Amino acid sequence: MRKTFLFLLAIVALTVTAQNPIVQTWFTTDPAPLSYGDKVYVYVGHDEDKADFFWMYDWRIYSSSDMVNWTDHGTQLSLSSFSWADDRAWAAQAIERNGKFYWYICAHSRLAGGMAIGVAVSDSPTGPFHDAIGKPLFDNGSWDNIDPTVFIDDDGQAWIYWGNPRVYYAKLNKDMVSFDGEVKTLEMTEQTFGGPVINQRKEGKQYKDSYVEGPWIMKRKDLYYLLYAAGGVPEHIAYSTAPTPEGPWTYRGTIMPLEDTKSFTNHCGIAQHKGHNYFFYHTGKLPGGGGFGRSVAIEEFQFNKDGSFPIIHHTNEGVRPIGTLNPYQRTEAETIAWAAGVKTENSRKSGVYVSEIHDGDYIKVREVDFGSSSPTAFTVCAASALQGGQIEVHLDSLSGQNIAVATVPNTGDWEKWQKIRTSVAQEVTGKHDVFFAFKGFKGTKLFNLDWWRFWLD
Ligand code: FUB
Repeated sequence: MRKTFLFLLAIVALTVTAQNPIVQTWFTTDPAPLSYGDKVYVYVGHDEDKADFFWMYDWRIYSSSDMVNWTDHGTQLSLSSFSWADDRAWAAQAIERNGKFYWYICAHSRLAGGMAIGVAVSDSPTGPFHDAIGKPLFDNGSWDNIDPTVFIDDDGQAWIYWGNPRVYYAKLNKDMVSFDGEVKTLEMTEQTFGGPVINQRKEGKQYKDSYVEGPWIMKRKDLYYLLYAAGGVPEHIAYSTAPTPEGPWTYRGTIMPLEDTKSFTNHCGIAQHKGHNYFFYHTGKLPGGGGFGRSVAIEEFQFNKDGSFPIIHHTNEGVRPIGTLNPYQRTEAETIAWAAGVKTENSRKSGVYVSEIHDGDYIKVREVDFGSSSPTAFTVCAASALQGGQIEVHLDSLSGQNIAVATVPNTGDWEKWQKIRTSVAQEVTGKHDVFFAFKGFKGTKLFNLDWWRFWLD
């Protein structure tokens, strides 16, 4: 009894301060962040609930302007977007060029039978994306073709790298959807990547490290960095640097050592945004997760003075906010700092909304800045095909000051949306975390939630 109580206490303590993993509604993997305009977008893979392998079907997109409240843009690409792909929607990365967004993916090819690299394109960072060329970008029947990473150099030349257990690379033409020249391979030695490729290692010999997969290419102050999952299973994150995109590469050591994250893979991406450096990676720490149920997490870091990476450890706390949320404009319900119990859905009719809301579930948003005048009213847009329920609005904790209660009725359908306006009973000013606590008939789905906002008059 005492043990159960302590366990519950630990869960509550964790969720009060936790910001990692950044998404709690779905398992998310292989993060590829993109700093674009005012926001960071993160393009992720998606582990299926209760999977026993990387049975992955689609990719998802999240964005944030404050690094703590993440908006779910849903599934914007899946195996069915590529006529040639039939399995394993594995790691991917998106990049912008001339106002178009190119999302490089890998998937199993029904054409050549191995893994292949593909590319989708969109006019917006959040889609819709479609297969840019109607065929793989690179497909030679090899299983090595996974985990593409791309960047555009200062001279305008775009480069793509990928591979397990070797790194392949090529120049991309300006159209971003074809190669300029041959596919080449990076040389793997103790000097370049800590050790030779797996089938060339001498039995019994200790090497400094070994490249496995998940490369991430970036450039900073004229130095090229290749970060990667290393060491075998379980994986840590290591890196090499070079004075040119093609080398010569020098192994530089570990960035994220092995940690008790419950995931035997790791996969990283870097965002440099508004003067901050963010290290994205994945763990298996979401309840019910593990090696095949992974979740994206973020840590902030600073480069060492000599340009090297510091050692970065996993934390539950994650990163600090770099902005605030304005409660006097419509905020999508799927903009979430932390959620318990709920899922999101994206439908053709309604776009993305919060679903699977049951009694006891909640959503937290952080850094909500009410300013110096108190709101008088609160509106939610919700839908229910059953009896509906209540949304209690609490400040700073689930049991904090209750400033409003909205009652959602049966609206006739799960996507028949109704605006419900209610008064704000208490004075609220300044910055707060806001908790939406869902109450109602136990056991059944209560309602779906599309958006919310506060009113000053
Ligand atoms: O998510 C599937 C595979 O697991 C990725 O392609 C690898 O990088 C590893 O994270």
